[in-house]
Amino acid sequence: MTLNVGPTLFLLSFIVGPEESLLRVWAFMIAGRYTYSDISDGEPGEGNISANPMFVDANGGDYHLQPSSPCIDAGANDVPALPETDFEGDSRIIDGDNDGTATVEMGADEYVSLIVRADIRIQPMVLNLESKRKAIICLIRLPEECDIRNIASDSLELSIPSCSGSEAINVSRGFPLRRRFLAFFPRQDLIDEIENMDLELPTKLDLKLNGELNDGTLFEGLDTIGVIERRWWIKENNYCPDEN
Ligand SMILES: [Ca+2]
Ligand SMILES: [Ca+2]
Ligand SMILES: [Ca+2]
Repeated sequence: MTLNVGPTLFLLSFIVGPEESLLRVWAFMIAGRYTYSDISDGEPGEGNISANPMFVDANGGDYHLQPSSPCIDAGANDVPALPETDFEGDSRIIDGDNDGTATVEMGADEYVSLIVRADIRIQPMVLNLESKRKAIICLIRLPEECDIRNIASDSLELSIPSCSGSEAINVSRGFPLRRRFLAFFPRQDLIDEIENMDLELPTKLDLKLNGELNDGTLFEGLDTIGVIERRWWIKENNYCPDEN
């Protein structure tokens, strides 16, 4: 049985075998009920889930949560006497899934997410708004400890960080190629976002890539491209033609 119980009840995560019945009785005696907890064989109760909590190494006694744990940001913030820190001193409450809302974890560990820095190159380096080409290509490199074959290609998004109102552009396809990952984005979607910004051309524009590995690890990268219209290319020697 796995029990990863809400932080107000007791700040421990358990993996138990034959003691299961005893533990269950003990838990009910202390808490009266479980809520916002991850319990392997299911228990009724508000916010409860029944899923592998994805500890880092339960057999080895490491009950830290992996990035893909369903316990991350799945607890209840309004429980009374919520401690200010988790079992190792990480502050509660942290936005563990980076969705903009900080929610406490189920169990002893508050997960601190690490965002891996990706090295990205966007092609074309200079985007001609009047070009009829179909794709923007993003070449992604990750640090050696990350295997690019584990990139969840559907997770890839391109955005314009300087424009808060712009919408992220979803990848159309992507695949690993040797030590890099190639991601293709619909060019027209990016042009639509740029045109909504009403920029004075030619200009430089920062683009941000966000993505996720299959284990839930997040990564992001930044690159800068030029933006022109064809008429500007004729006048401006500083800009090279859009090669795509
Ligand atoms: Ca969150
Ligand atoms: Ca959290
Ligand atoms: Ca922690």
